[in-house]
Amino acid sequence: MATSYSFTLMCTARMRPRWPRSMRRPGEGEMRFVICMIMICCCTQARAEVPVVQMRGLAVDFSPAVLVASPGERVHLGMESGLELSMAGAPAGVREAGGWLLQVPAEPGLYPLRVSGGAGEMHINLLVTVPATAVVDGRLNGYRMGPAPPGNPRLPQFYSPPAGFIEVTEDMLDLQLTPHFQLRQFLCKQRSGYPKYLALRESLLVLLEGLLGAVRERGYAVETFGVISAYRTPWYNRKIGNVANSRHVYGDAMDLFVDADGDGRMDDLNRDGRRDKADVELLAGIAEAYMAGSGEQRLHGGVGRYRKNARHGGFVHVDTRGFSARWGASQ
Ligand SMILES: [Ca+2]
Ligand SMILES: [Ca+2]
Repeated sequence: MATSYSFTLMCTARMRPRWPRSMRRPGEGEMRFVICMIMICCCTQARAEVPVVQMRGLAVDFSPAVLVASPGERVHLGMESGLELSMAGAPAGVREAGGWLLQVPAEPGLYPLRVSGGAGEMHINLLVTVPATAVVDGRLNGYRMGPAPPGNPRLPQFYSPPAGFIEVTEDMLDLQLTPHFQLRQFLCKQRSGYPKYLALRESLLVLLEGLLGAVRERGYAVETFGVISAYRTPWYNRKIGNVANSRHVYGDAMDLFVDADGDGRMDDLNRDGRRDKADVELLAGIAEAYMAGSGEQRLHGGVGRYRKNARHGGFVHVDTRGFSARWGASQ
């Protein structure tokens, strides 16, 4: 099992998690007390065991984790008997065979969940989306989205358009989605004010945490990946000339690189004194090996190799489309 990490989401003073309507909203003084207590708990439990929770068919063993859900949805979370699922100290659903049936709140927003009991605990950022039906004339609350992705009639099970979008305000940018990835790393790069909107699939986060672990095991001391691009609205995706069915518009893709020296470009991973296609190939090979060895069909997907050019260093595209796809020049 993995170890627990600080739950930095709750420690961001400007951030205001949602509270169930059935509960009285705490005052400012009480809120500060709650945040302090959570910080103390996080510090004292920084090495606690994290239970394994099955989310949408994927085994998740890190904390914090993310669950993206539609308003009012009911979601089965698989876990050992004896574990509790709670929101703001109250049960967040009902027990059922093999785990809990989470009752997702009806209002979009961020809801902190906690799985506890036994030796450890897991924090889950439940992100309740704004339904895609709220997009009117290609805009969502003023944010330019463009048309829905076209899908793929031959493979509809792998190309369902996002059912909803996470509303992102400026004070959410540092939200720690997983131990090594923050919300800001996933936003579309189109220029706009806030709120912005984001499609995100849990499978991408599970892939990224696993892939980062594989990279670190190879001796590269990085806390996260450098990001070229993650989510793209269909409008932005078309603007930069990409194909309409890019996985970036489905919320399960990231173009990434290893940047331990922090210069914003791919590092010299093979330590041959050059930063070129060989370093891209090395990272792509780690991604392919991780996908193949994961044992999770849902973590299989695309791996694309991109050489450096005038705008960026080399990078690797990964996605969790559900079937293997490979492209780009290798050695
Ligand atoms: Ca670098
Ligand atoms: Ca090199």
